[in-house]
Amino acid sequence: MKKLDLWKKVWMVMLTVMLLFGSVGSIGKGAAEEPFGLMNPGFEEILPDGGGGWTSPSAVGWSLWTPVGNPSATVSDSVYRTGGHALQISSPENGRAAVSQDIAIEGGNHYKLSAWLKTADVTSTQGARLRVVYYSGDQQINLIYSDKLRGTNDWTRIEKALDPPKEIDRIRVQLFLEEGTGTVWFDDVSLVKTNPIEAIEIEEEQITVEQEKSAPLTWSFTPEDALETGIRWESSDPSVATVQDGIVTGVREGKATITVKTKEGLSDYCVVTVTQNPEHPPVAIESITLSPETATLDEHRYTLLNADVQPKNADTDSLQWTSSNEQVAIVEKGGLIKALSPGKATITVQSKDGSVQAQSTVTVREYEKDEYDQLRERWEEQLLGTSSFDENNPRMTEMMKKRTEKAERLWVTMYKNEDHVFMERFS
Ligand SMILES: [Ca+2]
Repeated sequence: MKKLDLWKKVWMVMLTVMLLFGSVGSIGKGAAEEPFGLMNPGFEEILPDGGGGWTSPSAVGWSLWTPVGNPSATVSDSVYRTGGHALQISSPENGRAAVSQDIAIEGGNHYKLSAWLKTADVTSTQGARLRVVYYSGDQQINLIYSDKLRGTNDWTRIEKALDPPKEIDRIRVQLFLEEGTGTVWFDDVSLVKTNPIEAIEIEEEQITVEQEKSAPLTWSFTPEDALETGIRWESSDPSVATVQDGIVTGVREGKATITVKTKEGLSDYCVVTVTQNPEHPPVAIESITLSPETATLDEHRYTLLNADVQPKNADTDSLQWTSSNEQVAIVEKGGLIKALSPGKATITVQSKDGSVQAQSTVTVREYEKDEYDQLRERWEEQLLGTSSFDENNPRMTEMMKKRTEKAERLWVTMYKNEDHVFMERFS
């Protein structure tokens, strides 16, 4: 029955985590790119005679709108980012102008609009920016604005993700100098259809790496052709293992969780076990301070003790936690206390050889269960099958094993907040 108890405990921790944080899943969207039909996106096709309000020359495929003042629009051959031309909109006096192009699209898909902008002395409140008008037939449905540039800027890329609803069949891409004065150049406008990233996955669920050695992780996206929009790697405990661009390096003996996250908030993780390099014995613990020194909690509740170990790079994973009275309170690795029944227990944490130790006194108070507690207990019974669990049922034990592994992986991603009053998901 010992094995089962361990599973139950771990599953309880997972349950606690879930109750604390609601849901741990995440849904996000990313991008795999496929070019989409914008005409003359680099302003290299020009009409020498202009017309349509343009100062000659004008840009093929684009039309000018000047709702305020007398701004001018032309294609410049002296300022450009690529090729030999860029769109230039200029307003020496107060004015507002947009250069636009309409494109048929399929609503319900994802698109990304981007452009390069360069500005000179733009004083407009709304600055120079991109705007997209959503149309359903002839009906204007919505206006989408990008970030803006004001003042003077060298070539800067501005990007806006578009998620037009199903009924949208056309968009108007608008390059704006909003009301004010100044000059803006636009070049290399791009509209791409994007495939949402559904998942990022690290192939290795667990790896083992020796202290001071490195090992690479392998990761992939779903769908396979989804374009990487930027991922971030983090270690739950850089004093155990560090990670850079998917390469894990062991620092000291212990366990850490390596997490990868996409810009869209999708993530996956891998548990790394760092084994000791035989040439470098672990740093011995010189002192342990356990806080708080005394703790009072209601029965059936959890609290977390914090062991401050000196020196900082000492081997904290070998710390041993014991309770003087397991009827009253039990303690798990890491200092997690569960109050079982009213009374007092001394919690001791000590180094592996027992030469250094610290203690806290935990007082457990009787607690009358309210409806919420009863509800939680009913869920616990339902989820764990506490009284109906049959260790000899292979399907049941397999399920518990899987949940336990999942809970263990989740558990190492939790860490104490700075006040050590509650735990946070590593993020
Ligand atoms: Ca160009």
